Amino acid sequence: MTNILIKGGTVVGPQGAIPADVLVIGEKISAIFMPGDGPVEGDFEVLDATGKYVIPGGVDAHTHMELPFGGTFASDTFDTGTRAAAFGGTTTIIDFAVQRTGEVVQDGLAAWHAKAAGECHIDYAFHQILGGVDDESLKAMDQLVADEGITSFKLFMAYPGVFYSDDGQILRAMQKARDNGAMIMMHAENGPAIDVLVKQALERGETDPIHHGLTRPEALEAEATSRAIWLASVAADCPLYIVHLSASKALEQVAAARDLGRNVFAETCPQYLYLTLEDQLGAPGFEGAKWVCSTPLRSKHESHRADLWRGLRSNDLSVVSTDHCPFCFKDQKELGIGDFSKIPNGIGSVEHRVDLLYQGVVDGKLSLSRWVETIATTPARMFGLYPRKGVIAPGSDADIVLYDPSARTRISVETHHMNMDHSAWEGYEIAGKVDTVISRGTVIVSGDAYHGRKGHGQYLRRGLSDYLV
Ligand code: DUC
Ligand code: ZN
Ligand code: ZN
Repeated sequence: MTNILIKGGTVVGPQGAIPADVLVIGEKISAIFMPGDGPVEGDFEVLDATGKYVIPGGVDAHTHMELPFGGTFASDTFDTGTRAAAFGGTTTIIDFAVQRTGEVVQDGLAAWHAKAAGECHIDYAFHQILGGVDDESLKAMDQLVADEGITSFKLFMAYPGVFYSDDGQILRAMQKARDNGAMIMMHAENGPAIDVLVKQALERGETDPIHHGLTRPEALEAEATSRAIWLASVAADCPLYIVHLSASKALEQVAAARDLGRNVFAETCPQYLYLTLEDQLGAPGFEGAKWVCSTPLRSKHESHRADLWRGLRSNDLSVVSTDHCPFCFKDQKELGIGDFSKIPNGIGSVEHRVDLLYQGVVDGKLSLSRWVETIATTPARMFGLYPRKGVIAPGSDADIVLYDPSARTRISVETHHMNMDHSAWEGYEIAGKVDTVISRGTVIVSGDAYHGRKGHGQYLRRGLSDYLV
């Protein structure tokens, strides 16, 4: 590993955009200088960042590598998925270890460690999915927080019979989280009600992918979001984070809770900021299967996308994650031909989040600082990785992206690195490009060339969220 002086760039963070040079010694950021004030010669390589933004490496707080779902597995391994993430300027992922109903939590976690160990190109951490809340899993929550660096637990109000928890189970897990300081992450959709609508649609012969969206209406996301917020209030304001929020009325629930000063947070994902029920999920024939994900894409005739962008500006939405859950069209999405409910749920975007959100800056929807906050700084702080990750500051890990606002990115299955046979973003053009990616002091991406390696990525034990009151 060589030391690096990044010269001539503009460092962007929550503090604004400031021309500065950055010295990296070993794996850490050592110093930040006024332009030209850094060392002139020494044991370092100079990276010319003239005309580029120097930003902290992206932190994607919601990925599913190799997730078992709908009779198949998400198609990215930790190897392929973290390499693709690196190409897109993401240097940390937080993936979801899975406990399925009936399994011991620690066994699910051990299985996730076994999948990821030695495979990752960038640093990684885990949240824990609880597929069954009972006395044992509640005890396990304490152990994971105390010993394993896992401080967030995902529960599902959807998917009865798979990951679903009922309200009593949710309340118990929330009470435990209130005691040990962990964050409850909630998949907020009313699963039992959705199952009724799905059955009725199939009985009417409505089998196309668009019915995935039509049977998961906004009301059932808003209702579940509201119920989760009320349950968290019963659990003495347990920290609550709503994942993949897609709908205006769900956002209203989060905003109202935040206005009351509650420990309630939410993320959205790029697909909800750009893609729609009609244009993607409603594509002719079975094509729409590419965009089957839950929560679903929302109608372009309603104000969801504009409201989500506004939520990002106002901090009612704190984070943009991908919910990266890729499935190939062939043999995977195709499992649902003739029955939309059998289409594996998920979209792959881990490679494109930094770019897609930068397009929001170009379009005047986000400030530069807010871009960096939502893709890096806030997820690091939300999930106990700050200041090691998410900021350009002395002492932080040297996870750094040089971003070129004068270059362009064209997204295509022909050029992406995710293990998918299609792209949900085919043909999208971004007015900006990831130029160089540094992970713990090592240049792993330079232009289109890859210099990283699997096994470079380390497991990160996380602390508690910075945001709790
Ligand atoms: N949503 C998805 O789209 N995929 C995996 C799980 C989930 O909640
Ligand atoms: Zn979910
Ligand atoms: Zn997810």
